[in-house]
Amino acid sequence: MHQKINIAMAIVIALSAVMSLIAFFMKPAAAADDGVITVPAPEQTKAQRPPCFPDPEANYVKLPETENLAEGKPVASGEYTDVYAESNVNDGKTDTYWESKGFPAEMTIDLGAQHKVSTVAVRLNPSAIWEARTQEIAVLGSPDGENFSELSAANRYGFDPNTGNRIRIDFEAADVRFVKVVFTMNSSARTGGAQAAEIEVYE
Ligand SMILES: [Ca+2]
Repeated sequence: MHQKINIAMAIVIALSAVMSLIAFFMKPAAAADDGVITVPAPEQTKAQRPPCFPDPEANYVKLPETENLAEGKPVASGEYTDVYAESNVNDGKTDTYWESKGFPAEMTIDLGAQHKVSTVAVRLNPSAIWEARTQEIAVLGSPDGENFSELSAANRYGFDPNTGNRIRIDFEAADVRFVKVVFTMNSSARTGGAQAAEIEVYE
């Protein structure tokens, strides 16, 4: 009697082992039947945007690709807010910014030599945390830092993270060494002054 039970148990164990093996080897086939295709991961050292996703920078305001004459040059302004000093306005980084204390706020940049200037760009941090706002801006130029003439009259410009939080002001080319950017309004409720992460000057 015991022997029969032992034989029966052995058969059951052997069958379950065979079933497990079959299940194990059947798995890849079952996966393939589900339409699952495994591909090796590509070599990737930085975040990549799949081609099917739109490029957010495609909507950014286009800026000249020539040299930004303002970067790293001497700048002069009035009082600033907190730690947001004028040196932040042309350090080449959009995550540092200048913020004036009140209006009007003037920022003068010494290009170091005379240039035929025709474009000024004002940039804020492109991050969506910097929500859309309007700033009123005029541009003046001078050969000597004393006598300034108007290159572009005061105008209201919309900054929007969807377009890169940057604007460009184009005007008739003028031979100047000093560029003065005058801010007279900022619609942002978070500040009582002008804000600029970068002011750029182009020929
Ligand atoms: Ca900056």
